[in-house]
Amino acid sequence: MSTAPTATTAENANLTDGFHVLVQSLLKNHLDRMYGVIGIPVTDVARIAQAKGIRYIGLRHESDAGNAAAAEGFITGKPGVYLTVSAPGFMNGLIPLKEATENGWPVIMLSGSSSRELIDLGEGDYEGLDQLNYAKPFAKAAYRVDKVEDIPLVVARAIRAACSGRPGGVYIDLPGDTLGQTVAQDVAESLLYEVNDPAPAQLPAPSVIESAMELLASAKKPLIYIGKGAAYAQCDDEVRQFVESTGAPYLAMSMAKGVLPDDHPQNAASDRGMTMREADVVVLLGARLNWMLNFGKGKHWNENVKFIQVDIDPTEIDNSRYIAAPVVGDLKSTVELFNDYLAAHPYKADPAWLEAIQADSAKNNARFSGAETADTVPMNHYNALGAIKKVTDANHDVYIANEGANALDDCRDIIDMYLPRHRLDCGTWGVMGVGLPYAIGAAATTGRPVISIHGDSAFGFDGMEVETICRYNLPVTVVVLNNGGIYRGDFKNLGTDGDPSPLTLSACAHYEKLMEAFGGTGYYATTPAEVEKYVAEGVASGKPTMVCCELSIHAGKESGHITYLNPQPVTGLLVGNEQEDLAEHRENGKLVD
Ligand code: ADP
Ligand code: TPW
Ligand code: MG
Repeated sequence: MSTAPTATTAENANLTDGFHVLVQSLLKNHLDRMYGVIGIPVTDVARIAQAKGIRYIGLRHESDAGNAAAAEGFITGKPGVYLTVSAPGFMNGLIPLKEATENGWPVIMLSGSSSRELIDLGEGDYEGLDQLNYAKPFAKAAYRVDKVEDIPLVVARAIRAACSGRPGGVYIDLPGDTLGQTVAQDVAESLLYEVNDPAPAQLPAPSVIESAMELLASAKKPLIYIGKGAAYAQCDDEVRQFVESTGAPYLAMSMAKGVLPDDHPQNAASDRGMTMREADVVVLLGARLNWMLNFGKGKHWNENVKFIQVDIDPTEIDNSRYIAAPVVGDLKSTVELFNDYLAAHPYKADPAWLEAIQADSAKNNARFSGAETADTVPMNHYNALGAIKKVTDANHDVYIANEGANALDDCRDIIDMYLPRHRLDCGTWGVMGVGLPYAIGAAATTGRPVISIHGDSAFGFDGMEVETICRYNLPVTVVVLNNGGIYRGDFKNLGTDGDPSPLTLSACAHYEKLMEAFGGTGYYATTPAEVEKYVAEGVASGKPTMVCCELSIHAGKESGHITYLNPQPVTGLLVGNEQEDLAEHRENGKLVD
C-alpha cells in the first residue's frame, strides 16, 4: 500500500495528494468534524484533517464513531463523517452505517482499503477485503474513488446521496493508492466545489394538498402523529402552526419529542392508547407505519381510520396498509402548504375531542405521578427517572441520549422534552450501544450539556467511550440505572450448573469508578434525592460526570414495553416448573428464592 505523503521535496512543491484533497473537499462542504479510529492506511487522513481545522474525535470503536457521526447528522441535517481502517475497522463501521440508514439519518463513512489489484486477484493483502461490495447492502449508496482527481466529486456525490430523499448512510472506499496519488495543486484547487442544494425541496401538487386537507376536514377525531422525520426536517414552526391551527391532539414518536414542547396542551401522550383507538383521520408527519406504530392496523387503531401520510419517500406509502391520502414531499414545504391551505379554508377539530383526551390524561397522570416522586429505596426506574426529570425540567437545553429496555421506555415516558432534536435513542432498530456515541456526537456538535441515560446492560455495549468523554472533556453526565441485568436482575438459572441466568449482570457494580479511572467525577446514588443532586451537579459542572444508580433487582419488565414481541416456547415442551417460571419471569420478577 502506498501511503507516504509527498509534498515536502522541491520537485513536489506544487503538488498535493489524496489526503489533502479529501480534507479540502470536506472543508469546502463545511464538514468540519470527523469521528474515527485510525490505522493503516488512514492515519494521515486524520492527522491532516486535524492540521487543516477539522475537529477529529477519536473514539474507541468504529461502531461508536459511526453512531457519533449519525447523531451529528440527525441534529444538524448535514452528514456526520467517520473514518475507519480497512477490513476489521471497516466491518465494525458497517453496523452504524446500516443503523443510520434505518433511522433515515445522513452519515458518510470513509474507509481506507487495499489496492484494487491485490483485492481483485484475492492475493491476501494486509487487512484486505472487497469492501465496496460488502458495503453495498448496508448503505444507501457506496462509491470507490480510484483517481485523486475524483475525490471532490465523490465527496459531493456522497453528500447528495446522504441528504436527499430519505437520508441515509453513504460509504466511500478510499484505497491507500488513491490517497497517495499526487496532482498539481492548482488542478486540485480547480476541482474543489461545494455541492449545490443537496436536499432539494420537493413540493406536492396543489391537488394533493387539497385532497389531504379535505380528508382532514371530514375528521371527527383527528390526530397528528409527529415522527423523527419531522424532527430531522427542521420544520418546527410549520408543525406547531399546523397543530395549533387545527386544534387536533398530537402524539410524538420518541425522537420527535420536543418538536413541540411535551407540556403542550394538545399533547395526547398521557392518553395514547385511547387516542389511537378512537382517531378517525391520522396525519403522519415523518413517521413510518412500521412496528413502532403497529403497521397502522390491528387492535391499536380504529378499524375505520384513514391516514394522510406525508413522506419524502414515495415507496413508504402503502408500506403496510392502504393510505387514503398519500402526500409525497418534503415536510417543511408540505406543512407550509397545509398551513397556507388552512389559512384560506380554516378547519378546527371539535374541541370536545381534545377535552376528552385532556380529562383522561389528567386522570392517568394523577395515577402514575406518585411512582415518579416516591422515596422508595432501593429505587426503581420510575423514581430514579423522576429525580432526573427534576433536573431536565430546570434545564431545557440539555440533550438526552438514552438506551436500554425499561431504562429506555420509562425514560421516554417520564422525561419531558422541550426543544426539538434533543433526544437520541435506540431508534428504529432498538439498538443497544448507541447511547454514549450519541452523547459524544451531541456534545461535540452542540457544546451543550448531555445526560446519557443507560440500562446497565446497554452501558456495557459502549462503556469504554467514557474514556473518550474524559479525553475530550465533553459536558456529558452518564447515568447508569443498575437493576442488575438485562431487563431485571432477579432471574433464575433454569438449569443446574449454578451459573448466573442469561439475563443477570452485576447488581453491585460501581460503574462510576470507570469515570473516575479516566479523571472524571463519579457518584454512587441509592436514593432519588442523591440522583437529583448528582445529576444536577454533573450538568452544572459541564464536565465528565457519572452517576451509578442502585435500583432494585426486581425493577423492570422483560423487554420493557415490548414484552409482547417475545416469541413463546411451545407449551408442553417445557419440563418441570419451567413453564411457570417463564411466565413469572415475564410477569413480575419475584423469582429470587
Ligand atoms: P419514527 O421512528 O419517529 O416514527 P421514522 O424513522 O419511522 O420515524 O419515519 C421517518 C420518516 O420521515 C421516513 O419515512 C422518512 O422518509 C421521512 N422523512 C425524512 N426526512 C423527511 C423530509 N425532509 N420530508 C419528508 N419526510 C421525511
Ligand atoms: C445490539 C437486545 C434489548 S434491551 C437490552 C438488550 C440486551 C438490554 C436491556 O437491559 P438494560 O435495561 O440495558 O439493563 P433495563 O433497564 O431494562 O434493565 N444487542 C443489540 N441490541 C439489542 N437490542 C439487544 C442486543 C436487548
Ligand atoms: Mg438493567
